[in-house]
Amino acid sequence: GLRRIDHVGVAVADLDVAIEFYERVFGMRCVHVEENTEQGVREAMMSVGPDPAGGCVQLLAPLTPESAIAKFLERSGPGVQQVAYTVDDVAATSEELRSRGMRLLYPSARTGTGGSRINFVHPKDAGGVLVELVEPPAPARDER
Ligand code: MC0
Repeated sequence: GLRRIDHVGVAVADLDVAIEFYERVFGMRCVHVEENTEQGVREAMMSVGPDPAGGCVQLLAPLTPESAIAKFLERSGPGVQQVAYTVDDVAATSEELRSRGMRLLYPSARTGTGGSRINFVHPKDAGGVLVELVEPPAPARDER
């Protein structure tokens, strides 16, 4: 099942400009920057409070014009693109959600931030919200 909110993903045109904005205006701290070519993004994890496990904003900038984020920016402009939940077992939670009629975007999990394993529920099945499932890399980020 779902454990907590892992991050809220925000589509941005320029990653460096967005990082500076979130630091200066909201006082968040950039804890990780990564390029994920499979997902077509350059992304930054912004810790909301002192502990990133308390929840992050993930800034997502497109790497290519064909990427999901480029398409989103074109259609909707910058803004919230996804809500991501931490799960213990992405395969098991994906199967559970499939059994409840949700379309998962991938037959099996792919690689996300920092070596996590991820899958997504189609936004049309989840009330217009792109839902991401995140299984943190071992050792689990959250062993509570
Ligand atoms: C599209 N739609 C959305 C949406 N994207 N609704 C809410 N939130 C979004 N993010 C809506 C459109 O407005 C449209 O609605 C309908 O869904 C289109 O569906 P589609 O034609 O099936 O699909 P596409 O081509 O628009 O693509 C949407 C889809 C895609 C979610 C399938 O973005 C995708 O594969 N996303 C998963 C990967 C991803 O987002 N990667 C970037 C983050 P109407 O009503 O007009 O029909 S990477 C990441 O997050 C990693 C690094 C990590 O966290 O570790």
